[in-house]
Amino acid sequence: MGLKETLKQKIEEHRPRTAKLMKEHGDVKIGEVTIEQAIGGARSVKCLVTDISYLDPEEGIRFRGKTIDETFACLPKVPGKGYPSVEAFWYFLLTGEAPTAQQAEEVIADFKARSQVPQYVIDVLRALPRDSHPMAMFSAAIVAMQRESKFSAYYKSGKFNKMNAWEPMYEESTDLLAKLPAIGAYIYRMKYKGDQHIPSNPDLDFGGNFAHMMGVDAPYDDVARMYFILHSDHESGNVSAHTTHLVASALSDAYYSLSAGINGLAGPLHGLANEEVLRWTQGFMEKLGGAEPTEELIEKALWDTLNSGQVIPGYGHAVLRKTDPRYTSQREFCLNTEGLKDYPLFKLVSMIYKVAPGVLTKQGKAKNPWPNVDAQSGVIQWYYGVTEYDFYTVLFGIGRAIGVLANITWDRALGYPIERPKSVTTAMLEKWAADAQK
Ligand code: CMX
Repeated sequence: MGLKETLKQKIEEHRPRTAKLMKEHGDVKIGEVTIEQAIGGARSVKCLVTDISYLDPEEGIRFRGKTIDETFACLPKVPGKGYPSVEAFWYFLLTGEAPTAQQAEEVIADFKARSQVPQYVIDVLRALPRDSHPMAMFSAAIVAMQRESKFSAYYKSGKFNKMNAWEPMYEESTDLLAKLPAIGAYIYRMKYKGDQHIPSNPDLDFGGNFAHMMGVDAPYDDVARMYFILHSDHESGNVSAHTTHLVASALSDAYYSLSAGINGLAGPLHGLANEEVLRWTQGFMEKLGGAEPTEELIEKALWDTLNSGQVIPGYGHAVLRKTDPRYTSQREFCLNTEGLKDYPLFKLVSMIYKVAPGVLTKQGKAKNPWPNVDAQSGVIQWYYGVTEYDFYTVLFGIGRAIGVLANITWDRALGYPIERPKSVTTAMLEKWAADAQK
C-alpha cells in the first residue's frame, strides 16, 4: 500500500479514539495552571495533543515512540548510504510505520514529481535585498507560493467537508516539503556563492539532491539526511511547531502556516541559536588572537556573556533536563568521522561542553545547564565547508518543516478546532492570589 492509502487507514483507525475521549471523557482534568505558568510562557501546561513525537525531559525526543537511534535503525537506508531518506522518514512520521524500501522509493518518486520551484518564487527571492536574512528569504518564498494552495482551493470550492480536509492538506504539505531543498540551496548559492546555481539532479533523494544543489560533496548528503531528520519534530509546544499548528487551526493553509512557523524559528532563543553558537565561538577565537583555547579562557568568556545580560547559546531548554540526544547524536557523528573528531572547532565545542554546564549551574538561573541541539550542529556544517552561519537556521527550517507539516495534516484529519486559549487580567490574578492566602 502506498503512503496516502496507509495514512488514510491510520486516520480512520485513529478517529474513534479522539471522538471517544471528547465525548465520554472530555471533563477529565489532566493538569492545573498556576499563576507562574500563566505569566511564564505556559511552561509544562498540558494542552496540546500529538502522536508524532514526544519529548521526555530526561530521555529526550522519541519520534512515533522510537528514540533517535531506533528511528535511524528502523528506516530503509538510501542505497549505498549511511542514513535513511527524508522521504522514508516522512512516511514514518505520517503513519507511524516504517516503510519498506519499495514504499520509500515510491515516496522519493512522488517528491521528485512535486519538487519544481515556480519561477515567480525565484523572482521573489531575487527581488529581496541581498543582505536580507536567509530566514526572511525562506519565509517569503514559502508564503509566496500560497497561490498554489490545494487546501484553500478546496475550502473555497463550496464542497468543504471537515472529514476530508486532511487530503488537500496532505497533498499541499507534500508539494511544499518537496520544494524546500531547492529553495534553501537557491538562497545559499545566491547569497554566498556568487549567484552561481546548480540544477537539481532528478536521480537523487531529498537529502542527496540538497547536498548536490548546495555544491557540497559526499558525505554531506548523509549529513543533510541526518540533520533534517534530527531537527524535524520536538513535540508540539516549541515555538515553530506551536505557531504552525496555531495558524493552521484557523484553517489557514500549509503555506501560511509553515511560513509563520519559520518566522518563530528565526528567533535567537529558538532555531537561530545555531547561528548564535557559531557567532559566539568565532568571536571567542578572534579575541584569543591565535592563542590556544583553554578551559579557563572559555569559563571567563562564558561569564562575560552572562554578565553582559546575554544567554549562552546552545545551552538550556524549556522541557529537557539532560543533554539533548540530538546533541549527542551529532557529537557521535563527529567522534566517528575521521578528520572531524580532531577538528579544532569540534574540540572547542567539546571543551565548552565540559565547562558551560558548570558555569550555568553556578549562576543558578537556568533550569537545564546542558546543551541542546544547536550547540553542536554548526560544527558539522563548518567542517563540510558551509561556514556562512547565518544560513544555518534555514537548514533547521527545512528539517522542522517535515514535523510540522505532518502535524497539521493530522490536525485536519482529527478535526482539531481553532485554537483559542483564554486570557485573564493581572487584577484577576491578584485577586485569586489574595483569595488563596485566606
Ligand atoms: N544562558 C543564560 N541564561 C539562561 C540560559 C542560557 N543558556 N538558559 C536559561 N537561562 C536563564 C533564562 O534566561 C531565565 O532567566 P531569567 O529568570 O532572568 O528570565 C532563567 O535562566 C530560567 O530559564 P529556564 O526556565 O531554565 O529556561 P526557559 O524555559 O525560560 O528558556 C531557553 C529556554 C532555551 C529559551 C533558554 O534555555 C535559552 O535562552 N537558551 C539559550 C538559547 C538557545 O540555545 N536556544 C535554543 C533552544 C533549542 C531550540 O529551540 O532550538
